[in-house]
Parts: sequence; C-alpha cells; structure tokens
Amino acid sequence: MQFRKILFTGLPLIAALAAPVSYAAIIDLTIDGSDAIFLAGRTDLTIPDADQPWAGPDDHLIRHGGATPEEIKESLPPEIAVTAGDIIRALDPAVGGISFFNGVGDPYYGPGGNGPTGSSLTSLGGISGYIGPQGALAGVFLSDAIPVSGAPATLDFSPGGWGIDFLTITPELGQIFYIGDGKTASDIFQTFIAPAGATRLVLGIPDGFGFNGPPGAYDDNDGSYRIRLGINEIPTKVPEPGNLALLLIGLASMWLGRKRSHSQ
Ligand SMILES: [Ca+2]
Ligand SMILES: [Ca+2]
Repeated sequence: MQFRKILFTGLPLIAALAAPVSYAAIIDLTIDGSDAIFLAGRTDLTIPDADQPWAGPDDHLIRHGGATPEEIKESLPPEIAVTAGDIIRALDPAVGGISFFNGVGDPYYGPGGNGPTGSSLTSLGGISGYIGPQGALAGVFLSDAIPVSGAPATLDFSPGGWGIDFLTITPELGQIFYIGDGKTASDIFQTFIAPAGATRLVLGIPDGFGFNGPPGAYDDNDGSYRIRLGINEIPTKVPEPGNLALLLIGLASMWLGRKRSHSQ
C-alpha cells in the first residue's frame, strides 16, 4: 500500500518534469490604426511618406486619391515571438479606440471593430485575404521568412463561416484570423494556437475602401488601443491605481490582523 501511494503521488511530478517547459507570459501591446495586418513581416517594402502616392513597384496598400485630414502613414504591425503549439489569448482592457473614417476623432472603435460582419479584403503578397467584422483586431502567424508570395486561402469569419464565437482556431502560416475582443459572447476566452513553423505572431487591422476589395485606406486611421495578450497564460487586467491602493490596504490590514493575533 505504501508503494502504491508513493507511485500515485510521484507520477504527476514525474509527468511535470518530463513535459517540455513552455514559455508563459502576459504582454501589453498598443495597436495603432495604421498597423496594417497585410504588411505583417514585410520588412522588404519601403512605405512612402503619407503625402506621397504609393503605387508600387512592389506590393503596396491603396491610399486615398488626395490628402486625408489625418495623413497617416501605414506602419508595419507589431509582432511577438511564439513557438508552435503556443496558446494565445487576448484581453481587451477597453483603453483607446481607432477612427477608421475620414476625420480625426469620434467615432472610435475597439478591437471588436465595426459590427459583426461586412468586410471582405483580398490578399497581399504572402498574407491571405480577410472576411469578417469591419476593422476588427486580427492576427497572423509567420515563420522567420518575409511573406512575399504564396498567400494561403482566406478564412471566413462572417456568420456563414467561422463567425466570431469560435472557441479555438489553429490558422495556417500567413492566414489572417479574427481576434476581436478575444472572448465569445458568453465571455469565454478564445484560444489562438500557433501552427507548425510559427516563430512570430503579428497583430494589426484589416482595412480597405468600404472595408472591401484590395487592402488599404489606412491613411485616415487615427487613434490606437491597448490590448493584453497571454502566451500560455490567462491574460489579466492591470489593477487600476484605485484598486491597487485598496489591495495594499487590504494586505496591510491582514498583516496587522495576523500580528495582533500572534501577540495575543
Ligand atoms: Ca479617422
Ligand atoms: Ca480607413
């Protein structure tokens, strides 16, 4: 019996030691309206200044014909390091917003974008197209290679396809996927799993004229928002200063209470 008991308690420990150590972290990220998901990993491109036309000769995004009130220059979207099998979750802390249309300021939109559907954008270089909510936060997994060609099939996040309430997805490299506010309508974290060969996850915005056709129209996207990403970890909100003070007061009173009970 003694042996059985040792075996029983020892096995989970052995299993834990044998499992590969996976990196776990929570990352704070700011997404700008100019962070074009279609430029993911495109360090080979030169983006002209906002007051200049952009028409190639290589891959390029469509711009407004004239100057926009914002004259925003498209930016390479931010990326984080991942490895195959990493489980990514996103938390929308509801800080900031992006204005997709001509004119600075309201209305601002968060990671959920503008409505549940209405965008259908074509691919660019090695990055797929996008079908789903207008201007929602999106992601794409990449290897270390610059995605210049061979775009994979476009995933459909409209109500007739994946929709926006799926629980988990493992997209292919180069395939844009919807992230939105990171949760289902039932407030459950969605999980985005890094596919084989992935070394980075890029996050940005899918935009185009009327959110349809060839990608572009980023030059009027003022604003930004903050999101939190969990890599193999549940992302948590940063405590607000007020809450932090309350937490410290709570901890201090607990400590005082313990001290009193010890001295009695
Ligand atoms: Ca705007
Ligand atoms: Ca726009």
